[in-house]
Amino acid sequence: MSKLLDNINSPADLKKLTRPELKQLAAELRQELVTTVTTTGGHLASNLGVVELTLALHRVFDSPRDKIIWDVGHQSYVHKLLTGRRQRFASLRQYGGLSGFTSPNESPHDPFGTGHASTSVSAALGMAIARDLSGDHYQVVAVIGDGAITGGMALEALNQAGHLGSSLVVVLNDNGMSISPTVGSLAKLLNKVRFDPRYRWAKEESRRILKALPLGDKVWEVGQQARGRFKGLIMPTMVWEELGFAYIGPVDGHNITDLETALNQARDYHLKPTFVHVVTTKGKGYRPAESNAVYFHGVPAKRAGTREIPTYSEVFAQTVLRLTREDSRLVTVTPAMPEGNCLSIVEAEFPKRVFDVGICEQHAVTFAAGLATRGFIPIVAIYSTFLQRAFDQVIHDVCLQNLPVVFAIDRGGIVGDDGKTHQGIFDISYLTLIPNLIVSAPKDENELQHLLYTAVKSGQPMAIRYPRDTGLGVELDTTLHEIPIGKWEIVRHGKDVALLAIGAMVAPALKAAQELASSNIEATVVNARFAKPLDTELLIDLTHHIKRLVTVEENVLSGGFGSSVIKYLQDSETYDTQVKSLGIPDEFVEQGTQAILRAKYGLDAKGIVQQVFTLFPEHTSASLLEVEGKVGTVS
Ligand SMILES: Cc1ncc(C[n+]2csc(CCOP(=O)(O)OP(=O)(O)O)c2C)c(N)n1
Repeated sequence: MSKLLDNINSPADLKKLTRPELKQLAAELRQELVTTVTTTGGHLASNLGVVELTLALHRVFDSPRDKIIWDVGHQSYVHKLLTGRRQRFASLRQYGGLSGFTSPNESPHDPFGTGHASTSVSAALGMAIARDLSGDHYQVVAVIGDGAITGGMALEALNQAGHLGSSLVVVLNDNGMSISPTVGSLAKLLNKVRFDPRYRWAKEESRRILKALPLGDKVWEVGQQARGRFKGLIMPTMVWEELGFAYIGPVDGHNITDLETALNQARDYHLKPTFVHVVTTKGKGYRPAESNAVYFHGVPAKRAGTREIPTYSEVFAQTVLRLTREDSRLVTVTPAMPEGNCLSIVEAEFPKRVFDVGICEQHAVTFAAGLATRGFIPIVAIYSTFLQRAFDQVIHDVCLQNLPVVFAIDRGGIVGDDGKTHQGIFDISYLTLIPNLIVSAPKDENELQHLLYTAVKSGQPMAIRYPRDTGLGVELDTTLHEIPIGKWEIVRHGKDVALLAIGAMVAPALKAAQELASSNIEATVVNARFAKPLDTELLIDLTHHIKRLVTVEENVLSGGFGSSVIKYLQDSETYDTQVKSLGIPDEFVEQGTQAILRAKYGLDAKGIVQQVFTLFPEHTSASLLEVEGKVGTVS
């Protein structure tokens, strides 16, 4: 029973609370976060760290009139709980439930849709300028972490914001952590402010000055006075001032009174953008998360069953470790995801050959290109959805120069609970259109090892996309071999229909073929492990014997593997073969478990069987009905 939280239906309810009540509410919010998020899964530590900051923001600003934009949005759970979404909170990240990020469709208190990092300052600046152009008067706040602020977009936006000088508040939520500890020289600079005891002393003094001044357009004066007094000492913070911001901070992010004082100053300062540096502890108030913020960054949902089979990410990392030992030219680059990509085992043994570049996908790719020009073989370990950020770098810096960069693309396909912003369903389309690039996907974790080995040996840019999943539990070969580039593999022979499946879709296609056999339809199943180049020889050969082809991919149909197959057959004037493509239609895919979503889009064995039946009119609706009965539908 949460006494105070039960009565908070909107930010207005917060404004009446006393200091002791706010303290109690903070404790209730933490309790709610821990109870719910350890069940639903989600970003626990980041949210525990912003409880007081969220309370202060909603007491000082007037949302939704004032716009509060949470960068990434993974730390917006407290904001959701305070803005009328408490009753639905247990549906967080579930199919049909609340999003794990912010979304304007969900609430007027979410002025911008988020999920990918480092967008908040750009969006906030756009809103601030729109306000100015239309003569309006609301305030705009971007809340950004010390991880997300290292992203190129954020720095580009700060650059323009300082130049334009419009009123805007950037709150830096500095907890020293991205998912792993934040890396880079900017992180070092922030750490100076966080940890230098002399600076803390200076902070106390500036707080005293701040208190002595009447609220209003005085922030700049505070900066000036403090700077005058502590010349040399407060250098790290002057960066923001030189960029054109009024700087306030560092502020204790767990002290609501201090936070409100600073945010009030920022809200009322209209002469230039304001930068409020807030220092928080990731995981605050829940000991396990405070002491292991990396693990508690994103906790998994409670699901039945234990796992013994390694994930694709784990097999990837083990293979990288092995290849790094064998070849001194191999280096690995990760844009802030060493945990997700399981690279810590490689980092531990080869700290100088694994580079966490920060949340900087574009830089990661071009940095790899630079390494490749000098004879190294970089593996860029990256999630499918985040590689979208670096589309031009893949084209212009890697493929155009035909540099041997390996793209190890994790979370290809449907990713599940993270939802619309994170589905890795576009990569086959946006990669196969690029000249020089080999695009592949393994049918299981064993083939992943061999494809990685092939990519390292290929001397060409090559992408390997694999799913967010445990492997199939197949045996892992101890000797690695090269797979001939562009060669597919027939994994089952049958005369009636050919299922051309790529990556994670090979297993359900095989299962579908077994079910079809019981209806006297014999299916060939092809492991189409290269989406580019296509195995045109095998493809044409198949069309000589089998007149019905079905392509299966966990990717959008538009520009995907199926469309490449159809285009090739059309160009080779093979008109007597019927081709059906299965994949994701032209829409964004919701959140939900992978099983629910694969069933929804017919990308499981039952869905494939159903689609194959439509190619066999002689298998009347009776058999269709029978299958439908088995399938059930998800609406
Ligand atoms: C473009 C992009 N790359 C990577 C990620 C994955 N990601 C989600 S949260 C996060 C760390 C964010 O760190 P920070 O901004 O400091 O926030 P904190 O969780 O520490 O509060 C990362 C790397 C992402 N969401 N978007």
